[in-house]
Amino acid sequence: MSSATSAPSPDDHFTFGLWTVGNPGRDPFGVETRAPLDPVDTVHRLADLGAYGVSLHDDDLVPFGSVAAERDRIVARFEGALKATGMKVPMTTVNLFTQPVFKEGAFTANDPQIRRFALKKAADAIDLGVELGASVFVLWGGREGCEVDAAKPIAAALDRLAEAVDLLCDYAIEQGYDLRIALEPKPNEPRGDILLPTVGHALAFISELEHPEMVGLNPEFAHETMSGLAFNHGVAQALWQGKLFHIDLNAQRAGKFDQDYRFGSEGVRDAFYLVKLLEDTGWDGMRHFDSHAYRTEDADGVWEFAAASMRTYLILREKARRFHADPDITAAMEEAQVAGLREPTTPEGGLRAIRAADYDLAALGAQGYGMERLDALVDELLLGVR
Ligand code: GCO
Ligand code: MN
Ligand code: MN
Repeated sequence: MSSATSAPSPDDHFTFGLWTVGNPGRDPFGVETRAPLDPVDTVHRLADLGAYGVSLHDDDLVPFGSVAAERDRIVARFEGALKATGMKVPMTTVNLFTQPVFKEGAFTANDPQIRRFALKKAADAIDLGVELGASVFVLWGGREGCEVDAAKPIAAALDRLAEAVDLLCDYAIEQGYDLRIALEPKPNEPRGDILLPTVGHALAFISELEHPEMVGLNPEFAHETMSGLAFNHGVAQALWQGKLFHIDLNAQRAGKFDQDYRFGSEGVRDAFYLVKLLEDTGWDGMRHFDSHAYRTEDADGVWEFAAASMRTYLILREKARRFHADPDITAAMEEAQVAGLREPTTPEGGLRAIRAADYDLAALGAQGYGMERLDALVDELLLGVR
């Protein structure tokens, strides 16, 4: 494993979407500022930087509308780059948002023909992912939502979304694929409102599915933050429920458009608590970056962005190690009674004993927890003076 000061290595399990480093700098007000990247070159560049692998949408690799022979040629060439570098493809996904056909939705479009085409595209994308060795298939419903509530009965849309996920699970089972589906919540953008807007909504939705054991989450830092929620809390709950299948790391300021900034560039404290959570719980999945370089950047800036994403993670991982080794922090956590939370509430005698006991409310209400000190120590750690 790499230390904070050494270069990342494949053991660190860093992955990038082809669409992330490949982001051409287009925004709603301006055209591309960078040339497209060849996925084969991307694999080589990321391997040189110490990444473990790449992820992709079907259309990132095989342009939409390619005929079968062209698809096979592109995939074979890409597999050659994977073989040459040892890079892996742990996750793939399907683009159900770019083409005009999906403007009113994909799995939840009002027109059944569009829903059927979306399923056909998703099943093809599952085949592609499995061919490349992926064991996680992400579903991000970018167009599954609405602006005009009169035109989208939400319960019916959720029925159709559940039907689509059930069909894809059945397909993976029939094919004997070793594949799990990870839903990615997002509150809005590109739709005014998107279905499954938060981690909590998505967790609740999974319990209504036919194969809930096959379906989990791909939460994203930016998406929970857009809703003003604590990302690390959402991830902690997903882990607690055995539902963290994958994760999208980036940065975001609450109250702004979907920024997809470089991990750690905003909200460094949240980023620290997230890294600490993943490391403390022994998360053995990917550290996947779903972000892009600023529009100001040329190709060099893009590779700088990729290297810095991994470096920031490694620095925060080192901070998490120091957090545990710091005697002042340990003492402050004792004062804050952190260990008490791990103790079961129920004493011998159960609720009857709880009700029979006396509680010194004056003393309990008067005790201090020393959390200002603990919090300031974490600030010192993050600011580099501990
Ligand atoms: C976004 C999303 C996407 C998805 C990707 C995978 O806000 O644009 O995060 O980047 O993660 O499409 O499905
Ligand atoms: Mn995003
Ligand atoms: Mn994402």
